[in-house]
Amino acid sequence: RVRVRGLSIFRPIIYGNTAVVLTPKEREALPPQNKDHTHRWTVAVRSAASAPDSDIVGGADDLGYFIKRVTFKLHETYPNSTRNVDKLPFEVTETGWGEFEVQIRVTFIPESGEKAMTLYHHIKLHPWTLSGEPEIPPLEDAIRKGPVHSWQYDEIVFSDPYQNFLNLLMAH
Ligand code: SLL
Repeated sequence: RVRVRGLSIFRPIIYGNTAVVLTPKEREALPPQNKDHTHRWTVAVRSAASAPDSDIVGGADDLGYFIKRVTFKLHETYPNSTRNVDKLPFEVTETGWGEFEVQIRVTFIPESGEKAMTLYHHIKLHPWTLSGEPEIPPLEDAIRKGPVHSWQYDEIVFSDPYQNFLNLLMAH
């Protein structure tokens, strides 16, 4: 196995979450132990590059050919709080009542010889405010404002990649 010295190649990603307020109907349908849940959210890792014919922001390009697993470590109030996702889409959808920080561990395919990478994301449920101060609006206001989005851009950089891995990356 040969490393290509002096070369770096990167893949752009976005990671983060969207959240919506549950309707009264949806809240009724929750299991008894989750009756205090107010939101549904999805946390995800996606490509920041779009496929040629796509106007989708994020996710149109696939990350599955070089990422083996994404582990989302949720707040310990969640059952089985460590969630392993081994295929696309790399995301977890849950309901809940509170914001918290999720640890996101990205593991690459073994052939890459790359170490896992850890990202952190604050699950955002409540609308953005001018002051940046957290402010929990009445549920009706939150519903009217629509989904909350919180996404970050990053680049996964591979330095001195193995020749075979470099070939794989460039073939996609
Ligand atoms: C807080 N630091 O105290 C935060 C913790 C925990 C969020 C938020 C549901 C868990 C369950 C849930 O929303 N946990 O399923 O019981 O505000």
